[in-house]
Amino acid sequence: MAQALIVIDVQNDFCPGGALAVAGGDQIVPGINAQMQQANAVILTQDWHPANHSSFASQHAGAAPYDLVTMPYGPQVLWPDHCVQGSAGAEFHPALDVARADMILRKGFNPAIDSYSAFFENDQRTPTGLEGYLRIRGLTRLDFVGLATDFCVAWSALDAARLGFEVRVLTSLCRGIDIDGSLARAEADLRAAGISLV
Ligand code: VGL
Ligand code: ZN
Repeated sequence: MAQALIVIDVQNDFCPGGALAVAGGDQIVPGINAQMQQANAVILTQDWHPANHSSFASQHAGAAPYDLVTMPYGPQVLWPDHCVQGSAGAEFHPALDVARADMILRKGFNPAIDSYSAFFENDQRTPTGLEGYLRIRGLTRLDFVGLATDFCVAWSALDAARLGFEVRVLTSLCRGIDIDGSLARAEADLRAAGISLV
């Protein structure tokens, strides 16, 4: 049974100095590069939004970043503009070993729906195609690392467990945003789903 390392959104905008900076986001890069050497397969995800993406507070009159709104598909946090397609902020951190990746999966390109998970958009129905890629390659054991623990990493790991993959989250190679207790809540959700936090 082959194993894959799935590296979530290690992009400039999620690192210090970026538009949606996660504290210490850049510190995990050397450890992730080392972990890639142990993996049978490496997949990178890249948050990749059009400039008018509906998850941006700038697209909602009177809204501020980190407000919670209700979208047709459910609750949605509004974010500062980040990871705009083709921008420097959307590029991977310059020290990330991108050359080691077998595949790069972009997500969040549909202007009407955010996509935290690497498997489904936030309607929790529209697939990204990653499940098929992993299954057809026989990659059944998945280790998740990257940014941010409480959003894209957690949602990806929870979906993977739900889909029947054997899932671990390598917490020392993740960093969280932590708004209103979201980090503790995400860790509780991961544990409740039977996911090992390593
Ligand atoms: C993410 C918020 C918005 C993430 C992406 O990668 O965790 N968070 N877009
Ligand atoms: Zn995003």
